[in-house]
Amino acid sequence: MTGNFTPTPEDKFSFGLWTVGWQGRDPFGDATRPALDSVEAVERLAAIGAYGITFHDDDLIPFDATEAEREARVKRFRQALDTTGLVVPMATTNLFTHPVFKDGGFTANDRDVRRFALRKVVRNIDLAVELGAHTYVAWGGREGAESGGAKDVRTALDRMKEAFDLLGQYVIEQGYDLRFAIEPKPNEPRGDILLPTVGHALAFIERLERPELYGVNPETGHEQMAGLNFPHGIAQALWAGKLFHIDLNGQNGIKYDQDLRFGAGDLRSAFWLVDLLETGGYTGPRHFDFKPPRTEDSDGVWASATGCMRNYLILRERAAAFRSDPRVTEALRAARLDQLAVPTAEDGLAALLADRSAYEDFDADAAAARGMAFEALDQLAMDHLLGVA
Ligand code: 3MF
Ligand code: MG
Ligand code: MG
Repeated sequence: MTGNFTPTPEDKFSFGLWTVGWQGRDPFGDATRPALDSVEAVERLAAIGAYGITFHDDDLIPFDATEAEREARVKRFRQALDTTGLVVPMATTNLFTHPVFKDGGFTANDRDVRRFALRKVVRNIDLAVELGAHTYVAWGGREGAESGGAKDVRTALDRMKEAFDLLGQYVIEQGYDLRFAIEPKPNEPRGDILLPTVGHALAFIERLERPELYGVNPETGHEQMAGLNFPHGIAQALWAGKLFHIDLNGQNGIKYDQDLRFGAGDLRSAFWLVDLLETGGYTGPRHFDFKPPRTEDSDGVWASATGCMRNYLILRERAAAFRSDPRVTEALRAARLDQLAVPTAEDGLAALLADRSAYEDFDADAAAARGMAFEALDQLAMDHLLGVA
């Protein structure tokens, strides 16, 4: 163990303005913390070693701001970025807070609301590009329903496709170097949300006019709320070339959206996730979308943000140690991961059909008797994770 878990901008850690700025308002209680100024957020994030900050339009500029107010706020924010060197790798639109979006943005039954939503996104895309972002996240938290008759899901998906196709057209026509990352979530705030998981989003993207412009922004807790294996979802997104961005946080199983700091919640899953991100070719930001619990004051907020990065770095070191341990190399061989990497019938279909050893002479009972040696492998992972390897 090096013990050096101090983040630097090279680690590419980014935070949403809405995360460290969360005031702790929840369905049962009022805010427990004062509002955080965007300039202070930039300065403090830079001071703790982050490299990026992301925002919803409404995080930076109040929904009903005048033109002059808007300009002034953007100017201050940009100055803080210039002074600190913090970058804006991603931006997104708030299509969920204002009551006008109570039935959604892109898939609201009301057509005028859908047109307003698209214009709101377009406006913030311009700002995102101006501030240097290359990724635009779309989380459709209000796209969904509480009851069966309220939403014709197939028609709503037509509207969803229409919205993304139009936004893609806009980006192309403007000549922007910007790609979209769709963020799935199964529920909350809607009873059921459209595009609930990474798998649904990946399938949806293939139906769009320019699929290459769209990828996913999976969030740890969102997949885990659906009882899914987050590293498996991330692996499939990587396999499809669609991991454009990621929201890291912590969640304890199937319950309300906890948004704990990264590493809290399912720690074993976090270990395998970091192992995958660090070895699977993902080069994007390690973006934290968490909520410092409402029990915390300002010091607690920054302790929580620092904890996200520290836990990532600890897990990165533990995962690297696991991968470089000769006992692990041996255990992986014993578990026959090397065999998984060999194509099943590289000799072709005809050779497979002619191969008597593959079927007629195959000893299924003998193959069934072979142990897979997964437990010894997993214990080595556990020893590394717990720091006793
Ligand atoms: C909700 C989320 C959202 C999205 C954000 C980015 C408020 O559970 O995760 O955060 O990440 O809207 O598009
Ligand atoms: Mg979330
Ligand atoms: Mg998120």
